[in-house]
Amino acid sequence: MGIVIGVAVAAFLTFGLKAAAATLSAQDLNQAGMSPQVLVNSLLGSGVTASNVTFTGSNCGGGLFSGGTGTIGFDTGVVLGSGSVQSGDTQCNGQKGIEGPNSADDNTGNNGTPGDTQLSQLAGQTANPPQASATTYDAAALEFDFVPSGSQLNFNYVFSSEEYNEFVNSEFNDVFGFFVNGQNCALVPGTTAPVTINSVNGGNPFGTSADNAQFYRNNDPNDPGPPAIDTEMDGLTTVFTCQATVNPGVTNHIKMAIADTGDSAYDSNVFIQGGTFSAPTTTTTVASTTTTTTVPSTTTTTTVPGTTTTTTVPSTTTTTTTADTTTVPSTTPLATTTTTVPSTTTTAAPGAGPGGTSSTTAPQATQSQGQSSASSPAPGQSITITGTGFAPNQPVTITATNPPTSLGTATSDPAGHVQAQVVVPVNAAPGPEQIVITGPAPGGGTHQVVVSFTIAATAPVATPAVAEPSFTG
Ligand SMILES: [Ca+2]
Ligand SMILES: [Ca+2]
Ligand SMILES: [Ca+2]
Ligand SMILES: [Ca+2]
Repeated sequence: MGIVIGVAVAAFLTFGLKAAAATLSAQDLNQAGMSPQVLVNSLLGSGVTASNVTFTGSNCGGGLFSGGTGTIGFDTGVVLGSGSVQSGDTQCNGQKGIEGPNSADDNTGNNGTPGDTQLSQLAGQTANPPQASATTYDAAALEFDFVPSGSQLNFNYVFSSEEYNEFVNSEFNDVFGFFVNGQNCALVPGTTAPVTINSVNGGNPFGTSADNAQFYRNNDPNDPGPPAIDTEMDGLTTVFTCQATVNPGVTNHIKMAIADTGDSAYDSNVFIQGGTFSAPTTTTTVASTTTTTTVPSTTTTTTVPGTTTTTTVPSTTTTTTTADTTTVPSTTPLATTTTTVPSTTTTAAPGAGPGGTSSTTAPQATQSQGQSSASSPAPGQSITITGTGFAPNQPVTITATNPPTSLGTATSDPAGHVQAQVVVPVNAAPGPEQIVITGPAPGGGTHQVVVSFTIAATAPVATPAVAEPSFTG
C-alpha cells in the first residue's frame, strides 16, 4: 500500500514538473477548430470588441502558440509567419515551425503566396540603401475591425527570424507591420523606425555595427552558437508594446502582417501576446465632497402676565454628498441629500435651552457599471471584466445573477480598479446577464460594479486552447 501511494505521489509530481516546463508549440490554421476568428478572440483584452475578421495568406502562416514563457517572453497568443508556424504539418512544406530546438540556420517554408504592398514599402524604408519599395513574398495578414472604449490601444509582441544573423543589412530584410487605421505601430522604442531585421539586430558579422542591440536576443546556431533559446528562430526581439491612438466608441481597423523580403526563404515569425489587445477607458477620479450647512436653533420667549410660552425652532443640518465621479461613461454618479430629523420642540419654563441637533451621514451603498471583454459571450466562455470605484487594495467578490453563481474573488488595485478573468456559468440561460463585483467603497460602506451583457444563444467558436503542447520535437 505504501508503494502504491508512493507511485501516485511520484506521478503527481512528474505531471506538475511537466506542466511547469511547457515548451513552445504552435497550432496552425489547418488544424480542427482553428479559424481567423479564433486567433482574434485569443488577442482581445479589456475595452475592445472585434468584427469583420479576415486572414490573407497560407493557412501554414498563421496560428496560436503556447508554452512561450521561457522562450518568447509570454505564454500564449497568435503567431504569424512567412513559412510554416507549426512543425510537422504535412499540408505545409516548411522544414520546421517555431518549435525548438534550433536545428538549422536556414529554416524555410515556401508558401507560394504573394507579398503585401504595405509591407514592401516598409521593407524599402529600412533597406540598405533605403528605397521606395522592396519585393515581398509569403505574406500572412490578419485584419479586423474593432471598437475601443478608450483612446489608447496597446498590445505586446515579439519579432523573430531565420535571417539573423547572416543576412542582417542585406536585401533579405524580412518585415512585418501592425497597421492601426493605416499607421504602423510596430516601431523600435523611442524611434519612428519600423521593426525589421535591419533595424533590430546584433550586427553582421555578429557583434559589429549592431542596430538597437539592447532589444535583440541572439539565438543563432553558429554565430557564435550554440543557441540557448528553445525555438527554431535564430534571433528574437525583446517584448515590445504597440501603442496607438485610436478613436473610442467607433469602428477602427487593424492589419497585422508579416512577409519575407527579397525571396521566400529563411522565414520570419511575429508573436502577439494573447489577451493584451486592449483599450480600456482612462479613468480620472474626482474625489467626493461633503457639504454640511447648519442653521442654529432659535428660542423665542413671550411672557404674558401669568403665562410663559417658549417656542423653539430646531436647528437643521443639511448634508450633501457628491460621490466620486470618473470619466468611465457607464459610471452612475451618486448624489444624496440628507436632512436631519428635526429636533423635538419643547414647551418649558423660561430659560429652556435650544433644541438643536445634528446627525451623521451613514456610509452610502454605491453602484456603478463595469465592462466586459465580450458583449455576447457563450456559457462557459472566459471573459475579462473591469470596474472601478473601490477602496484600494481590497478583496472583492464576483457573482453572476442568472443563475446566482459565485465566480470567485479578486483584489482592487491601488487606484481602486478591478480587472478579473471569469468564466460565464455553463448553465447561464441565453439573454440578459449581470455579473456583480462587490467590495468596500473608499469612504466606507459597500461599492458594487454591475457588468451587463447578453448571453449568446448559440455557442461561438471554441476559445483558444491552453492545452499542453502537442509537439514533442
Ligand atoms: Ca539564420
Ligand atoms: Ca533556425
Ligand atoms: Ca517563406
Ligand atoms: Ca526570409
